[in-house]
Amino acid sequence: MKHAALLLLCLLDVFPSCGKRSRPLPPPVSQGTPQSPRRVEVQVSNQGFVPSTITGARGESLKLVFRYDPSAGECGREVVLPSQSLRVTLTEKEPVEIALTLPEGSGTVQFTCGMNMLQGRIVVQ
Ligand SMILES: [Cu+2]
Repeated sequence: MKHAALLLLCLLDVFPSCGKRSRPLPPPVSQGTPQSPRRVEVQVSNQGFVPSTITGARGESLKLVFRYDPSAGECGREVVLPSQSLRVTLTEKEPVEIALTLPEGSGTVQFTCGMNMLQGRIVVQ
């Protein structure tokens, strides 16, 4: 009857580890959280955005770090995130950080240059 006693203790929530299985699992270590966003560096040059596709988890907190290379010309000097109503101007002097929280549903978050010629996307899985 040892087993039954253990089950009873579980039901009474004596053991903190019991009965937690139905709760959501903690995010993997690599997934960004509001306290610790995941940094993703994006180079902007005459090659466009590199990487041009980033994958992320639903609701994940990201910090995009845009590094501007003058080879991108004036075309790549602006980064636009339409979903965030965000338009920022890059400089070769220092990287520009953009914090964002990915949507809770799967889908794609686009980012472009100011003229929508260079394109990148974050795929939310
Ligand atoms: Cu452009």
